[in-house]
Amino acid sequence: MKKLIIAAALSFALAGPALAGQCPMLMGKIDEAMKTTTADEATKAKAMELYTKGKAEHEAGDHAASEASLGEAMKLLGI
Ligand SMILES: [Cu+2]
Repeated sequence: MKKLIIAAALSFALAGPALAGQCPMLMGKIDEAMKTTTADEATKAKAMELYTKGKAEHEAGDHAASEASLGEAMKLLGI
């Protein structure tokens, strides 16, 4: 467990600054879209699942994976 935390902290430190700005922006776009979307409940649930996944990946420092997940969510929401 301790190793995992160190690995996560390390990957955050290494991958952090250059790309970190992108994910919060994408998350913000999804937040906005969720308020106004006309997508059905199943699509919204799937988008939120991807959003939660992307947020966790972002927080773990895996910004490439996060952007991919958030991008999928945005596709579902039509943005
Ligand atoms: Cu990120």
